[in-house]
Amino acid sequence: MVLTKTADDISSMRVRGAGRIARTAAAALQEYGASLDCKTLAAFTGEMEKAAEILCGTRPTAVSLPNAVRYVMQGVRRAATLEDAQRALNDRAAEFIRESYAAVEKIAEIAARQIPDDAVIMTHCNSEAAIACIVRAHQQGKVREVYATEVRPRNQGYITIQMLSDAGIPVNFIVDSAARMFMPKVDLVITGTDAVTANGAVVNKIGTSQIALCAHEARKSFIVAAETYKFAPRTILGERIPIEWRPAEEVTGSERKLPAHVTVKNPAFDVTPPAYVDLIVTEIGAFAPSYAPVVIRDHLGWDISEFQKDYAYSHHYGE
Ligand code: RI2
Repeated sequence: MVLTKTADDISSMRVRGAGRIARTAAAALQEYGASLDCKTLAAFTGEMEKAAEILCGTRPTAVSLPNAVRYVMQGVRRAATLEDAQRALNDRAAEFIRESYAAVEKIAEIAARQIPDDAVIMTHCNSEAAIACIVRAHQQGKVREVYATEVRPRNQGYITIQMLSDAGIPVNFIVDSAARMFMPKVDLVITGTDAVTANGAVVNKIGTSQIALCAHEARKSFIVAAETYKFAPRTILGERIPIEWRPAEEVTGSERKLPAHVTVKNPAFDVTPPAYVDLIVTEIGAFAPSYAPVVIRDHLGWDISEFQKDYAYSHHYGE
């Protein structure tokens, strides 16, 4: 079953990264729709709505996931016939995937202009969008070296150093807690994001907000690479982005050596306030965090009446 396998791959993080989970969900909807043998539009729509809900429930923080699902499902929801729905599902899923890759390319092109010659860059976690920016600047001969963090507890930093090394970029691999020590050596920080809220706050891998704080203190630019489908429409209604809390074993390992009464807190993401974000680079341009509501309204095209119908950010983990 493509759908349950994909849902499991995303929740277990075999498929991870905000952009990749969005594309994977779009492809799963497309494949699931093609596998259905429904005789009526209502039956097809009903099955697809159930599939959409399962996928949206896999990981709660990255809004790329519900945004991708909504984009694909709009074709089904607006269709007048079964054939229309099937065609629209197929076309919109393919379009989302294609546009998602194109967005990363455009972001890299725009962000590279922000990167000075002989640049020393810090990044945190593993972001396709952020790495694309660094690689593009490197191709332009502008990157001296990168500081990449380890990213406890899931160690996504190893993926980042592999990708940067494969691109021929010199990398310094540091533990997360060394970020402040090395901040004076860097020119700018670039990260990806899982969600940008209506007030321009950036929700990204745990530790991002500390690095942004250090960058602010050291007067270094903090740049976020974000496809527009990382912007969170429902935050305009005052909804908060749920922060995913993951199992204690990710932190302790399976052989827990802690006293029995000790609890382990393992939030996967944190929130960087807009005051610590210098620039958000999207495929439609680079702008200040205060521009976020314009992206949601004018570019994502969310109409207030739609909010009532679509999926709420309904999962709450931890505290
Ligand atoms: P791209 C990741 O989440 C990281 O937080 C990363 O910064 C973000 O997705 C954006 O990734 P996780 O799935 O879409 O590792 O830029 O928890 O690749």
